[in-house]
Amino acid sequence: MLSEKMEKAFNEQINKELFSEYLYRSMVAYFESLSLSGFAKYYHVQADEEHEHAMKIFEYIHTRGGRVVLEAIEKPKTEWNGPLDALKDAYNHEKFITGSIHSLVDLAIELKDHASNQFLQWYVEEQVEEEENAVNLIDKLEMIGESKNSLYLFDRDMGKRTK
Ligand code: OFO
Repeated sequence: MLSEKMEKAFNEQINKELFSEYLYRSMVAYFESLSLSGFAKYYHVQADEEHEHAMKIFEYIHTRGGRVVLEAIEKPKTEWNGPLDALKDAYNHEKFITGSIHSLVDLAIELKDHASNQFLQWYVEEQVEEEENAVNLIDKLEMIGESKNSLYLFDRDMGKRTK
């Protein structure tokens, strides 16, 4: 059985993961408005992944005899100052999520909830990957600079993401 404290913290994390989905869907709409359909595809896949992150916790709470309580999802940003600005926002958001996952691990350790600690290790690893991916995209886009040709090719590569 989940403790009340752990249950509340997991419910908050569901909300954060659903906000991540929402933020990335908002980026999809933004990139579509710039005709960067490859970027849009990339963030659609990312948003789907965030949905899975939320649902994994949703199921875990039930497995541990807890109760899922959904709260309102905050409105995401809708405009950015260009693709690089959006990518930097994505990276900052992932750093925020990493901090949140680490706080959950700290709480699980404090409460001696070994099962939750174990469950959360998947998210700890996932966040390493999420941050690495976000930084790589920023590095590449900074390398491209003002080159329209390179941006076109980069967009085409971004569109190849399937998972
Ligand atoms: Fe769920 O990892 Fe991104 O936010």
